[in-house]
Amino acid sequence: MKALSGLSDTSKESGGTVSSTGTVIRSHAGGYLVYEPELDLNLLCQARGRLKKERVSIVTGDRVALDDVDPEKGSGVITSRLERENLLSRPLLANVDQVIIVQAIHQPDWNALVCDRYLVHFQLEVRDSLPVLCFNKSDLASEDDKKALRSIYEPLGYLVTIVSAATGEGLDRLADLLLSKKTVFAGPSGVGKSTLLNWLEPELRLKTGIMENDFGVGRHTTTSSELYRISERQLRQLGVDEDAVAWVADTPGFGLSEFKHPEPLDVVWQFPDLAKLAVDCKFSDCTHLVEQGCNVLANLDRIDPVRFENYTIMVKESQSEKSILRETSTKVESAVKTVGGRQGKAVHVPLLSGRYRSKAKNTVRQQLKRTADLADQDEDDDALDDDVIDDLNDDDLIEDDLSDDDLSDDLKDEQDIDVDDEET
Ligand SMILES: Nc1nc2c(ncn2[C@@H]2O[C@H](COP(=O)(O)OP(=O)(O)OP(=O)(O)O)[C@@H](O)[C@H]2O)c(=O)[nH]1
Ligand SMILES: [Mg+2]
Ligand SMILES: [Zn+2]
Repeated sequence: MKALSGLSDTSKESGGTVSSTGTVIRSHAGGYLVYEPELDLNLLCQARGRLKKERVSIVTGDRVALDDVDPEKGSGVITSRLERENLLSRPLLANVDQVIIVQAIHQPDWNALVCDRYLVHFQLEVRDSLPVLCFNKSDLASEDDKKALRSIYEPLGYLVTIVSAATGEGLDRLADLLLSKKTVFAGPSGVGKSTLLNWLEPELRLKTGIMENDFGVGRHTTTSSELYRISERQLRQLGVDEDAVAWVADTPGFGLSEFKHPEPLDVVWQFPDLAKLAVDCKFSDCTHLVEQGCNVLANLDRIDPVRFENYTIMVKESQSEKSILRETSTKVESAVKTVGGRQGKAVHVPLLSGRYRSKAKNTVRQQLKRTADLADQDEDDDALDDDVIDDLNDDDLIEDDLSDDDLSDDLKDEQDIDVDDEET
């Protein structure tokens, strides 16, 4: 049997306390629930103070080193987080072995674009395992429907399972896929993810049948994630004859803005059918959308037109996402000024908003006053024309006329700017 990835490890005695490793299966305000495989127990654990101080994030799915394990009390202390293999951003979940993208064939009707969006997103999030496609509600589908779905995705290299949580069709095969793995069930709302998980392990009693409305009310409330265990007993009932457990996570559907996009020129690598043609495209910076002489465009007759349309949509989305980012970063950049040209001494300080300009004005006034005093001119602050002050407050003048260090110190003091943060 393949070792339970991320879940197994040995325990050892050290100085009277038991040390071991485990996997976080849930976190909450008061601590973490950690599965310890040697004891086959869930332990309620706190993170050692040092980890909190160092702000080491610990999320569901993380493997952690434990100390002070007390099987009687069911408690332990997390001393460190072990290296992560991957980290899903939504929901936050570490060390995922595979993602099963669940879609309904009908109710709601399967949608090719939505399917491709989920594929691209999870290929980016879990890079070393191809998502599995699970089409649910087969009880509502015709044989032709099922054949059509297989004929689209199997030639692309995806594993396709067709199941029904209503009749149990295909669930033994689905259970086989889960053995000794941590699997995330993802997919649109209402496709039957929770119903499937309840079928696999009735003790989960996950809520089902609550359709969220178009405005997303009731969504995004899942801020923490949880790994559920499908028991050996249950797996055996589903026809699995190995000694094994499986860990699964349920997730809510995605909003459009939550899908990850690759860079525009990298979208093609997430479409295996197009990637095969793109490797032979003679252009290195080709979007494969309009370029004369592009190898993808020359072979479009070999591509499912719907897949190409979905590809086009995603490239364009990625392009506009990129241009929005560029605009935002230009705005951020123009709000930042580099002060001090000397090598290694330049600091980035924000240009002054109105609120702070008046403070800097005072700095300028003081400088001017000092200069005026030196020149022995009897001018007080009020005699300085505000327009002149505004001109002096012009950043080029500030940079040239005032000491860089003084100015940046002033600004840092006044605005509490973290110069290091500005550079990251
Ligand atoms: N006919 C049929 N209905 C199903 C099947 N699986 C689930 N359903 C129904 O589909 C509805 C939605 O199921 P859920 O399990 O709540 O869907 P979900 O994917 O978890 O949805 P969210 O939690 O909103 O993301 C429920 O009314 C289920 O009874 C199936 O295989 N066949
Ligand atoms: Mg659900
Ligand atoms: Zn091309």
